Amino acid sequence: MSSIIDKALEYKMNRRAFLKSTAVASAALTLAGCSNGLTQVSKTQATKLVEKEGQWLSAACWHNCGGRCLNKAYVVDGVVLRQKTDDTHPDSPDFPQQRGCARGRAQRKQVFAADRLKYPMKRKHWAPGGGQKELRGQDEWVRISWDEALDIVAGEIKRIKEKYGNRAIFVGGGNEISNILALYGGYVSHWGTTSWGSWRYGGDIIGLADGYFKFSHNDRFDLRNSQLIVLWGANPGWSSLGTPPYNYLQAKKAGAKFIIIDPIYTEAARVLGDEWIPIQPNTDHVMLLGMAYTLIKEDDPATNPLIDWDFLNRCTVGFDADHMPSGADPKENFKDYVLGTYDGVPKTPEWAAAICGVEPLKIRALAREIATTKRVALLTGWAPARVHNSDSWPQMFMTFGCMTGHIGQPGRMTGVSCHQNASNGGPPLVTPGKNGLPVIKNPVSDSINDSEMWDAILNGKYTAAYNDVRDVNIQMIYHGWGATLQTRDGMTKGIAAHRKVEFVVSHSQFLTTNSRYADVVLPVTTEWEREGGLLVGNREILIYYTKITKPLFETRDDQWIAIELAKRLGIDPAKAYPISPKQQLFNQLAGAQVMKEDGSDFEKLLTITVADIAAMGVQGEPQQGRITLQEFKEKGIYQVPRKPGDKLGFIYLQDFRRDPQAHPVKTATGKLEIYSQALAKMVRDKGWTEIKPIPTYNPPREGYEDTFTDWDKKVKGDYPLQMVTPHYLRRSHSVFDNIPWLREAFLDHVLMNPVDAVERGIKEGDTILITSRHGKSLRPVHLTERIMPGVIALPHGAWVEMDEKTGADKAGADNILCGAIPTGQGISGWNSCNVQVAKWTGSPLPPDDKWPLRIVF
Ligand SMILES: Nc1nc2c(c(=O)[nH]1)N[C@H]1C(S)=C(S)[C@@H](COP(=O)(O)OP(=O)(O)OC[C@H]3O[C@@H](n4cnc5c(=O)[nH]c(N)nc54)[C@H](O)[C@@H]3O)O[C@H]1N2
Ligand SMILES: Nc1nc2c(c(=O)[nH]1)N[C@H]1C(S)=C(S)[C@@H](COP(=O)(O)OP(=O)(O)OC[C@H]3O[C@@H](n4cnc5c(=O)[nH]c(N)nc54)[C@H](O)[C@@H]3O)O[C@H]1N2
Ligand code: SF4
Ligand SMILES: [Mo]
Repeated sequence: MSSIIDKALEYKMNRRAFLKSTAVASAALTLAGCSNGLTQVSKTQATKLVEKEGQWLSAACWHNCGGRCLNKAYVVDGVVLRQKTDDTHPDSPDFPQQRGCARGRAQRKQVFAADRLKYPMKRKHWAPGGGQKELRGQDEWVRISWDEALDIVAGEIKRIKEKYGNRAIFVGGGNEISNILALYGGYVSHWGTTSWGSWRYGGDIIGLADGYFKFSHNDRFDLRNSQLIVLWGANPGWSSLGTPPYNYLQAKKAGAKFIIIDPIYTEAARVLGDEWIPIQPNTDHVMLLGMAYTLIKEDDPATNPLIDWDFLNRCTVGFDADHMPSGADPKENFKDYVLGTYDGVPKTPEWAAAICGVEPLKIRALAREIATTKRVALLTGWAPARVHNSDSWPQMFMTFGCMTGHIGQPGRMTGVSCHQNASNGGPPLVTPGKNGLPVIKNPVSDSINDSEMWDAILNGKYTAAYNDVRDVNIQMIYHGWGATLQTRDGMTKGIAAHRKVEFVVSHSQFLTTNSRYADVVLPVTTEWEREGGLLVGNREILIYYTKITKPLFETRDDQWIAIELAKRLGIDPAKAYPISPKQQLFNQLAGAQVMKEDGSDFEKLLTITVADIAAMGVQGEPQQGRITLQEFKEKGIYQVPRKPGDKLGFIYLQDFRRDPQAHPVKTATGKLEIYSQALAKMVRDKGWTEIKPIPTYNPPREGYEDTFTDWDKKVKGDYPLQMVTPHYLRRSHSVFDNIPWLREAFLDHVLMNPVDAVERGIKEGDTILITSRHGKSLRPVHLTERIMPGVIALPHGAWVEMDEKTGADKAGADNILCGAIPTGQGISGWNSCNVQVAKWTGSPLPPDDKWPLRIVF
C-alpha cells in the first residue's frame, strides 16, 4: 500500500517538475511584449518568469471555425506561459462550460509562430505596372519600410485608377480597405453563397429560414424532446466544436435515436449514431423524392396516416393541385411531379436508389419511420447545399418536413443546424452594441460571383444578371482580409489571374496563399495584439477578449493601414474612422444587451461607472446593467443562465403553425412555399441556369451522374469518383494550417475506401495523385471503410504548394481540384467535384509536420 502512495507522490512531483520545465521551455520560445516583439529568452530569464505571479487574461479565438469558446492566456510580464479554457463555473449539461478545441488551445503557437510575417515586403522583380508578373508565387522577398510599402500601394491605387478607372480595382476582402477605396471612388467586389450553398437565398425565399441559417430549428433544451434526430449531411464532431456535440449528447441521453445520412461514417455517427445511411454525395434530393413517393402512395388518412394533411392544408402552398397559389398552373404541383403524372417518371424508391445508392427498402423504411414517429428533428448542415445546381434542395428538405409535419412544435423541427448555432436554434440572448463607425457605401455596383471572378479577370467578362454580361478590366487585386485565392473554387485559374493583373497587395499574418502570389505584403497584427473586442457565439454567450501583447515586430492593424493609405490618397480618414479603436470597443460594451429572465425584452448587460470611462479614456455616460464591466473583463464571458422550462426557450415557427394567418412567414403567400415563383425567379435573374417553382431534381454539374459517360450502360468516365471537402479538425478553413502541433495531431490525408484502392493498386499511407477536370494535387491516403466506395474526402483548407514543374499541388489544396462552375443562385459547388485517383510514382510526400515553415525573415 505504502509503495503505491510513494509512487503516486513521486508521480505528482515528477509531473510538477515536468510542468515547470515545459513552462520554462515555452517561455523561452514565446517572450513577447518587448519593444520589438518576439525574442528568444535565456533559460535563466525563463525560469525567473515561471517563478513570478502572472495573470489569466481572456484571449481571443476569433476564427470562422464553427464554434466559439472561452480562451485564456496566462501572461507574466507580457509572456504567455500557458493557456486554458472555460473554468468560470462548474460544467453541467444545462449550464455547460464553453470549452475550447485543440486549435484554440494552440492559439499561442499561432500568435507567436516563427513564421509570423514581421516586416512589410515587396517582390524582388516587382516594378510599377507589375514587373516580372509571372514570378508571382516564386519570387524572392525584399524587406521594405512601412513608408515605402504604403507609398507603393497608394501609388499603384492612384496610377491604376487614373489609367483604367475605379472598375479596375478588385477587392478580395477586408472592410477597412474597402471603406477607403469606397471613399476613393469605389472598387469591384465579389459575392458568393460560401458557407450556405443554396440556403444562402433559397431558405428565406421559401419561408423556412429566417436570415438563412439562424432560426430554422428549436433550442437545445427542446432538442431533448425529440425521439428521432436525423443529421442529414452534418458532422458536429468536426465542424461545430464547442457545445453542439455536448447538446446532441444530452438529447441522446434523453432517449433520442440518431440517424446519420452522410457518405462518411463521421465522428457524429460514431458517437451519436444509431444508424448510418451512406449516400452518394449530391443525391440527397433524389432520396427525399423517393421518400415522398412512399408517403404519397402509402398514406391513408383513415387506416395508415403518414402525411400531416392538417399542416399541409393550413401552412403550405403547392403540394398538390388543390393547394396552388393563384396564377400557378395547377399541373405544376409537387405531388404530380413525384407521381410522374405529367413527365412519365414516377420518383419511386427504385428510381431514387439507382442514383443515391440507398436501397429502396431503406428509403421506404426511413420515410415511414419519420412519418410515424411523433417528434422528429430533421436537421441538415450546409454541406449538401454546397453543390452545383442544388437550388431546389432546401425546398425539398422543407417539403418533406411539411409532409410529415415536423415543424413548429416541441421536439419537432426541420431545417439547418450548423456552425455555431448548431443544436441551439433561436435568436441571440446576449448581443454586443454597435461600434459607432459609419457605414460607407461603395459607389461601384459591379460585383462578381465567386465562381466567375477569376475567369472575369482573365477574360474581361462577367455575368451581372439574366442576359446581362458586362465587360470588366481588372488590373489590381487588393486582399485586405480573408483567404480568397485559397478558399474560392478554381484556384488554378485564380493563380493565373493573379499573374495577369498589374498589381497585387495583401495584408496578412503569414505568407498565406493570397500573400504568396502578391507583389507587396503588409504584415498585420492578430487579435491578441489589439485593443480587445467582443465575440458572439451560440445564442447564450458573449465573449470579451483583451489585449495580450503589444504588436509583434513591425506588424500594424488593418485599420491603421487603411488610415495611412487614406492620407496618401488625399482622403480624410476621419470620414471612415471618426473615433479611436478604444472608443469603438467602448461603444460595443456600452451597447451590449441581454434578454430579461422573463423573455419580454432586452436590458443593458453592463454597469459602467464614471471611473471605468475615465480609465478607458473614452467618451460615454455611466450606466446600470446586469454585471459590472470589471466582472465581464475578468471572466471574459457572460453566459446567460438557462434551465429547462425557462422563458428563454425557442420553438421555431410555433406561432405560425398555430395560426398562420396571424403569424405569416415572409413569403408572398405568407405560407411555406412548396411552389415558389419567387425562388424560380431569383435563380433565373442571376443569369446562369433555371429551375422550376417546385423542388424538381436537377442533376448537378460534376455530381454522381457525371462520373459516367454512359449512364444507361453504367460506363464510367475519366473522373469516376466523387470528392467531398469536409471542414476539418486541424484547421479553420485555411487558418492554423501552418501550426506544427496541429499538423502532427490531425493528419491531412485523403479518406478512401479500400475497394477503390485495391482497384488502383493503392496501399495505406501511399502518396496519391488526385486529378480533376480543373487541377492536380498530391496527398497521402488513409484507407478506411468509414467512407463509402466511389467517394473520397479531401479535408478543406490546406495551403496550396504548387510544384511548377509537374503542375501538381503537394498540399492537397481542395480548390485546385474544385472547379469554378457558376450555376443557379451562384453556388460554390465545393462538394460536387469528379476526380480520378492514381498511385503517385514520384517521391512520396514527407509528413506535413516535417515540412519547412514559410519563414521569410
Ligand atoms: N473546397 C472548399 N472550399 C471552401 C469550403 C469548402 O467546404 N470546400 N468552405 C467555404 C466556406 S464555408 C467558407 S466560410 C470560406 C472561408 O473563406 P475565408 O474567409 O477566405 O477563409 P479563412 O481561411 O477563414 O480566411 C481568413 C483569413 O484572414 C486572415 N486573418 C485573420 N485575422 C485577420 C486580420 O485581423 N486581418 C487580416 N488582414 N487578416 C486576418 C487569416 O489569417 C486567413 O488568411 O471557405 C470556403 N471554401
Ligand atoms: N473544424 C472545422 N470546423 C468548421 C470549419 C472549419 O474550417 N474547420 N468551418 C466552419 C464553417 S465557416 C462552416 S460554413 C461550417 C460548415 O459545416 P457543414 O456545412 O456541416 O460542412 P462540412 O463540415 O464540410 O460537412 C458536413 C458533412 O457533410 C457531408 N457531406 C458532404 N457532401 C454531402 C452530400 O452531398 N450529402 C450528404 N448527405 N452529406 C454530405 C460531409 O461528409 C461531412 O461529414 O463548418 C464550420 N466548422
Ligand atoms: S471551436 Fe473555434 S473558438 Fe472554440 S477553441 Fe476551437 S477554434 Fe477556438
Ligand atoms: Mo463557412
